[in-house]
This record gives sequence, C-alpha cells and structure tokens, in this order.
Amino acid sequence: MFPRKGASEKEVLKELKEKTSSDLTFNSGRILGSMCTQPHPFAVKIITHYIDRNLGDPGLHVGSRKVEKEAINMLANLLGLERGYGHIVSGGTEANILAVRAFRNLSDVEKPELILPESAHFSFLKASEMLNVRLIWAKLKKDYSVDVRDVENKITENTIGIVGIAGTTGLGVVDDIPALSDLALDHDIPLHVDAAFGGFVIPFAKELGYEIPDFDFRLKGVKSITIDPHKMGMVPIPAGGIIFREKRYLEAVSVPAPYLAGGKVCQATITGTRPGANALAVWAMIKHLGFEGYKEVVRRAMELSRWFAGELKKIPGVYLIREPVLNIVSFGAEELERVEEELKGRGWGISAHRGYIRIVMMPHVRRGHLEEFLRDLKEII
Ligand code: 0PR
Repeated sequence: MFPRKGASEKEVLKELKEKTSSDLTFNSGRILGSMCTQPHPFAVKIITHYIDRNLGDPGLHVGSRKVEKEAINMLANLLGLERGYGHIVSGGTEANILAVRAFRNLSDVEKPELILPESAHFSFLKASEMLNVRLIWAKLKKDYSVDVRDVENKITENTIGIVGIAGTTGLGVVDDIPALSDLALDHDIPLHVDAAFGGFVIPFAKELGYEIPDFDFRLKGVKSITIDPHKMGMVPIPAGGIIFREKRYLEAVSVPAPYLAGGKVCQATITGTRPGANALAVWAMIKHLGFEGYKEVVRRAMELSRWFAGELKKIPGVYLIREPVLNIVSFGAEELERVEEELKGRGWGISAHRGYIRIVMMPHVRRGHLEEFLRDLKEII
C-alpha cells in the first residue's frame, strides 16, 4: 500500500534493515558463487559524490561525458586498441544486446542468424528475442571451449556475426578466439567477444604468466568486446562495458535525440536516462588501481583458485568439471542436489543449477572463507 503519511527516516531505516536481514552480504564471505563483489570503497565514494549525473543527457553533463569517453579509451587500451567506441552500460546483458544490434543493423540479410557457443550467457536469448535474430548454437569440445569447426560448418549467407567467450559464465573457459578471429576474417563476418567476466582478469593473468589464449582487439577479426567493470573491476552495479573497434558499429545503434541539451545528440544505449556516476567510478578505479593494482587483485584470485582446486581434489566423491582457466572453480559430486541444499542450509551463497557448483574467487573471497566451506563440504559429503 502506498502510505498516505510519511514516516521518519529512522523508522524507515529500521524497517528496511529488518526486511533485508535475510540478504547475504559480500563482506560476510558467504557469497561464493557470484560474479559480483563488495565494491571498492573509492568507487563508492565517487558514486556518492556524483550520484546526480545523467549520461542520458550529455549536453548537461559535458565533463562526465568526456570522462566516460576516456574510460572507454582506457578499456579499449587494456584490450589492445588505441581508441575505442562504446559506452559504460547497465551490464553485460546490455553490452551483448548492443553488439548483436550493431551486427544486425550493419548486415543486409532478411533472416539474420548469430552463431554462438552452447556455453553462451542467457543474455543472448534476450538479444535474440528483442532483435529477431536466430541463435545458431555451436557445440563444445571436451574441454568446454567452442568447437571452431562446428562454428565454421554453421556459417551461412544469413550469418550476421559470431560470438566467442573469454571467461564462460559456468566454468570460466576461454574459447579459441584466435581461431574464431581467423574464421571471421575469412568469411568477412564480425566477431563479438563476450569478456564480461574475463575482461578484467585475462590481461592481468597473462602478464602473471598464466597461459590463456589471446582474446582481444589485437586479433583483427574481433569487432566488439563486452567487459564488465561491475564484476572483477570492483565498481558498484550497474557498470557494464561495450567497446567497438570502429565508430560505424556505434553509429549503427544510435538514434537521434534532437531535443536534448546537447543539441544534435544521438543515443546508442538501450537505457535513456543512465547513471553518470558509475561511468565516473570506472574511470576513477582504473586511474586509482592502474594495471599493477588490478594485477595484484587477479594474482590473489588466481592463486586462490589453484589452491582451492587442489583441495577439492583431495575430497573423495568430489571432482572438478575441468581444471580452472581463470578464477572460477566448478565441481561436481554425487547427490549434488542434497549437497547444494545442505550447503545452502549452512548459509553458503552458491548454486548448482548447471549440474555443478561454481565457486568464483572474487576479491571479497578469502582463504579463510574457503577453508570453512571445505570443512562444511567434507562433513556433508
Ligand atoms: N556475459 C557473461 C559471460 C556473463 O557471465 C554474464 C553474467 C553476462 C554476460 C551478463 O552480465 P550482466 O548480468 O551484468 O548483465 N554472469 C553472471 C552469472 O550469470 C551474472 C551474475 C552475477 C549472476 C552475480 C549472479 C550473481 O550473483 O553468473
């Protein structure tokens, strides 16, 4: 019911505290299966300070728009491009939708088809439905990366694009993007890389010496990349990222918004009014941590994953789905449903709906939490 009379802030806060008391929090260390994390305090500071900025009307917030462009260029830079075109958006879903939309709008086919790995995130189902693009699923190999030969076999004159994944949602697998890029170039089809998760991991992990395939704009077939600062970038939700190699992709999804303060403004994002503060926080976090700072975050997360995978292997009846590539470790067990329910009953934030339990070593996850989790898991098994 919409209250007729207002209550005091104190009363409202009290009620809200009670109502959210059943929420799990990141800093409790109980959330082990999420790709989100406790936002970095500096990013929170930025958001609080710039909460009123609206990038939907960049003519009003000219400075913020410039900062967003700088953030996009820094992300593009991380991904091997000197200059990129894109936006800080609401998340990986919007970023993926924008990429499919650009590919479709630039193609000239009646029945557009998109080829994507069976491991692709469900955001592509939304893109398919909204954009009327048929999804053509490519098989996975035994290592859970996409079978590039199957992708090739599925190319037709209706293909508007190919998707490769750099850090799959379930297992953190990185597809053979170099091979997909070659294929895309051979057939003159654009390749989109969904690095929503991996974008803030792979560049740093590679420098740390982990062997991970190339996945970014250094490969010429790659025309767009999704990279989400609200995952491993530690920026508060919502902060996704879409970067295009060339301006024409962004133009292909832009609509005129002529009455806005900026004059001849175009809008490419799905959202109209959208938070400027989050884009500023992306910029600020990159400036604050720098490559070296993010590398340390990734070093911890990668080391923790290798250690955790080793510990899981010692538990009889537990098996890894595959060796971890990034900072995601997924495992199966007999009676998985019972194991899941009992772990949840003990307050762990995990899920096993894919037929395995996924643990994501986000920055809020500490070795102590995992040791406690392992003790519980052993008892339950
Ligand atoms: N692409 C990939 C590879 C993803 O893993 C995800 C999200 C997306 C795109 C979509 O991103 P947005 O959710 O930002 O639109 N993957 C996470 C997942 O499904 C989303 C998530 C995050 C789910 C935190 C639960 C959670 O607690 O696991």
